[in-house]
Amino acid sequence: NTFIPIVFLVLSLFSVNLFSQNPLVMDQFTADPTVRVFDGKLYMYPSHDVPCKDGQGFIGFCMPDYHVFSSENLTEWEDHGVILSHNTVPWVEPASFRMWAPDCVFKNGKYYYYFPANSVEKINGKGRRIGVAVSDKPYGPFAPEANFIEGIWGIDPNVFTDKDGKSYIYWAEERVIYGALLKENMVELASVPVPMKINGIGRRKFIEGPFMFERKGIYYMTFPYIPETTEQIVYATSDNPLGPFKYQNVIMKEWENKCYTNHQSIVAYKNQWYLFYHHNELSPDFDKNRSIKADSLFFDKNGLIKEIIPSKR
Ligand code: FUB
Repeated sequence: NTFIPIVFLVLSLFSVNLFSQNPLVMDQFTADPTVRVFDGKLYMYPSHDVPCKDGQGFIGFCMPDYHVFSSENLTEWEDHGVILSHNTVPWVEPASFRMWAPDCVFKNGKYYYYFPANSVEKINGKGRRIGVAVSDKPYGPFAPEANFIEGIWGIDPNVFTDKDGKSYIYWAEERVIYGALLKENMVELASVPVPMKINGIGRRKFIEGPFMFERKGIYYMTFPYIPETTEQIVYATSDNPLGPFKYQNVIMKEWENKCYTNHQSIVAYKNQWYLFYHHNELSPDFDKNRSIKADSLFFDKNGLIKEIIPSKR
């Protein structure tokens, strides 16, 4: 009879959270989670799905703004409210509902929030750009830069700062992940964007959502990838942040119930690694209204990521 309480006690000593509430946010739809640890606290930067009204949005996605959430236990998340909206960023097409997957990083005393959106300016019909907003605090207020980052066309920005202090930005466009060095000011490119070479990945229908992290000298490029029907989360590794990468394996398989997208970030918090991702559990009949979840993530002794079976509600 004492076995189960003792197991729980041991797990809690090692900060293993078996009881995070999934989905993490229940009062609104959230997707594309980038989670960061700032000052010992988790900050979650998701995109925000809302049900579309007639004529709004793009292929069923209506994503007008961004909230930020924080937590110290993965279970209770404080909503700090709207930090940016498609109607308040100077270069963004108003009412475009295309505020897709964001990221936020800390550097030189400031928080830099990266977000994709449709720009007012179109060149040959193309307008997918990436902008930056800056704050003194992880929860804002964020002040958007007057223009998007020159040199980038695409979605799903992700920024990674290496141990030598160099920061890289990654994004996706037309089934390719690109990467480039950022200038010290974090709002301009310092190098020409290059496609990330991923050896051994095979046939792909789609690829997007890069998220890079480093552990014990291995650079992990994680991304959603569609071999057949819906996105699965996979990863490739390298000894260099700009590759070339070697395809490794699946972290989370395709959804069986045809939620077309998934989107990930991976973070260590209190001695445990976590995968943050999304599913449409709160909207089972419509996969453009998604919800963020989290599960523990483990490495094997060679640094390879073990596949995660998503926890149920
Ligand atoms: O949320 C809109 C798009 O769906 C994201 O930008 C992609 O990564 C996919 O999750």
